[in-house]
Amino acid sequence: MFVDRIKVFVQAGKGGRGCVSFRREKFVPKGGPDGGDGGRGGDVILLADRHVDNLTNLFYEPIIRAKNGEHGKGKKMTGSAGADKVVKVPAGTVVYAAEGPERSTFNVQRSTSSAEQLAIGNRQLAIPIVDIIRDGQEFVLCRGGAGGKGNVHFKSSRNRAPRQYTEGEEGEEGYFLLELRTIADAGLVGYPNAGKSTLLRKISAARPKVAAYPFTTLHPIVGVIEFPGYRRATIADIPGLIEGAHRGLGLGHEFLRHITRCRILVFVIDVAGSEGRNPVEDLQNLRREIGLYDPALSSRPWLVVANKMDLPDAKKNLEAVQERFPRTKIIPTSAANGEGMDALKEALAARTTNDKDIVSAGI
Ligand SMILES: Nc1nc2c(ncn2[C@@H]2O[C@H](COP(=O)(O)OP(=O)(O)OP(=O)(O)O)[C@@H](O)[C@H]2O)c(=O)[nH]1
Ligand SMILES: [Mg+2]
Repeated sequence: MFVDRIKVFVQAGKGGRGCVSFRREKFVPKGGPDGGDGGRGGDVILLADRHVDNLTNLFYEPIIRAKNGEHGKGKKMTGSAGADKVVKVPAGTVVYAAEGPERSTFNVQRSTSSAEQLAIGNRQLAIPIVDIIRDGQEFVLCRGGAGGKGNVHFKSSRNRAPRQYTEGEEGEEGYFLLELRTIADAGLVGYPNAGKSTLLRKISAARPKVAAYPFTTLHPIVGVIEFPGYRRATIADIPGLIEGAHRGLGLGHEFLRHITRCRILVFVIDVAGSEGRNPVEDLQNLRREIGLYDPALSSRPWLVVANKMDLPDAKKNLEAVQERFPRTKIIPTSAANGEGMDALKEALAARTTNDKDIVSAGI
């Protein structure tokens, strides 16, 4: 199973209650108040971990709670703080405050975003809160409540034996939508069966499934390409697109968000025009689909891989594609027999620099 978008309920720990207690010792018949404070509730913290590449663990744990603080104790002892709950998420996770069955106490003001809102499902709104992009980055999603005060705080000249105390505060809680937008340098975009996964297998150590039927790839897979001089780039293979993906056809746009952070888009076309395809139209349609999904993607640097050069008609079609897109870099390849793999690697090496500025989710 691969989960890359999930709604969860998060609740930080409640603070412990303050204690009502009096000093009781031999020879001190009426000792003063000594009830300690409650401990603070634990926070729920998101931590980006590079060993995690999806949100599947949250599917099994959609309710995330941190521990409550301990109640205060006698002898002015403060209760111990509730343990924080640390949730590992992949780098690239975007977090939204979502609507839930009950009102959330989570303070949306903490959101760093402009008031941009995202419609999820029917009528539901989600407000972006944070984009967790770097390995090791931490974000306190819900803060634990403060501990209550013990009766030692309520002593006064008038009341030497106070019985007052305060309850601990509730921890923040709320519903959140977590959505993964894969972080990779380059993203492969193409129709089903164009050979995207075959290419990724050829140029990286990744092993996505390859088969002669459409929608073989069902979720994004990231491969690492090594260049001379210890340089490397990551490349994301996503499920194939089809015309009308923006209307939800095929696997729809569901997976296009995984290339929204890629600095370069690699359009893979079946230049042999197998199964009656027209490579020029394919490329035009793919360009249109990504623009309909997100206009910002239209201006992203891009190049074209004209795959399946080993098949008949490929040469003729390649010329037609280049004629239609005269200024575009087109690399003829055959993922089947390895032709053009070095040229593709070189083009990627030249276009993926070492500075690892990540395209943010616009939050
Ligand atoms: N002749 C030839 N066949 C190829 C080439 N590249 C891939 N294929 C074949 O095309 C079919 C589809 O390849 P995949 O790599 O699974 O295609 P994909 O683009 O990842 O497809 P989806 O995951 O369904 O989107 C397989 O049968 C491959 O063996 C090529 O260069 N030449
Ligand atoms: Mg594939």
